[in-house]
Amino acid sequence: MKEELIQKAYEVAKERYAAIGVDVEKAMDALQKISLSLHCWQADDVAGFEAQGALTGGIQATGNYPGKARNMEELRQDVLKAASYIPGTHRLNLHEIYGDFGGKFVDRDQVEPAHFESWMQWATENNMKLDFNSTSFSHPKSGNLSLSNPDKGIRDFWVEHTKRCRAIAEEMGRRQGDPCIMNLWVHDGSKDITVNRMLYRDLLKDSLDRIFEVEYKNMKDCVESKVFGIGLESYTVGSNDFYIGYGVSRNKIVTLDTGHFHPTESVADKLSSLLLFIPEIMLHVSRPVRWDSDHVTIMNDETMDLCKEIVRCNALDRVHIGLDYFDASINRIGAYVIGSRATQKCVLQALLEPLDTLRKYEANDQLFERLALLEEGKSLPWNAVWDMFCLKNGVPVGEEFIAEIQKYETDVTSKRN
Ligand code: RNT
Ligand code: ZN
Repeated sequence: MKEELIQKAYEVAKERYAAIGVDVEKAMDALQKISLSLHCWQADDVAGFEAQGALTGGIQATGNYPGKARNMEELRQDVLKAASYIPGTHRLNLHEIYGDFGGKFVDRDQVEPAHFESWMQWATENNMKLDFNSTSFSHPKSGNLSLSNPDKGIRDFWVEHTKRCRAIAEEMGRRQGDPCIMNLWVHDGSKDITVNRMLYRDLLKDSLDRIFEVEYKNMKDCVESKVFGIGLESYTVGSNDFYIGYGVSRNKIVTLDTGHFHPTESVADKLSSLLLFIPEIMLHVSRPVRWDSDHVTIMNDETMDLCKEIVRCNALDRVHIGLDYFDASINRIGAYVIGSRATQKCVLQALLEPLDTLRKYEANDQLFERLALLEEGKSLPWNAVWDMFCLKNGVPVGEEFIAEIQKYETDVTSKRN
């Protein structure tokens, strides 16, 4: 797109926003500081590099679009390609099964920081900070219960795994001079009615307490709940109530995955409650379609509401925005770019809200005025600010990235089989 055109539209937008008391430059500066945590697993349908087994643990990547990353080199190349179309500086969120195991099988209770040495180097070279996840799924010992398994041997195996993952996250955080956020999600649950709800939750609580015994300075723990997994529909050990209780009592970050709640439940509404009782929030921004389907995030009402709440709670420094979806039915690099840019567009619109005026109206009980400005705000020229943000960051403006991703597909991903 022509630079002058973008510039012109931006100048008009700037004036338009200034008229309602909004400083577009301030909004762009704030957006620049927000690093999304890009999930490494969109590139290869959550396969990882540990073994070639099936994806288990109640999650599923559907579709068989050609060209997925088959090894670490391809995954790194794809992530960098995707990042080159996303304005700003972003983080990479790794799962334990994406370690550099040097062609050997390294079991989950044997993993060490050394297996992520090449990742840490790569991340430094590419100015990307790392986040981390323990991996309870896709393993012979995953079963239906991991950290909450009544079999002490299995429980201990997963406790050991998760402790080691925390040590890895600590090393990542130390090296990058910025805390590595480690997410803990386990699939534990039951397909059919259980008469032991309390038992498994008690065991999970105990396992978590063991895992968190060591205090670290360079990593932060977060715990993620879920409604249900496929094949585990009747009961989820780590439910929302469980982890809110755990997070509040242990001062841990709670992860809110937008696909992990009942379809009409507002995740946005949860922020202001949780932030009063826990230190920080981690988000897994996704798009559930009828279930936790992990469709690519788009600029819809749910994502918009969520981002507006972060800004309205003045919590940009306490809410970490990560992405979590895995669509195997479309170009995977495209999936990263669409979801990341959609999230950023929502954050930008949140930052461009005439909040002072809206709050003044509300305080004065001017409810017609509040609603009217909220409605008008939706069609203010935020997109001209977004285009300028892309231009300033040297990434394609508007739909220009489509052709570039098509080219990468022709030159690179379509040649993988
Ligand atoms: C699963 C959780 C979890 C995973 C990743 C791969 O329902 O959302 O965050 O998607 O750990
Ligand atoms: Zn998630």
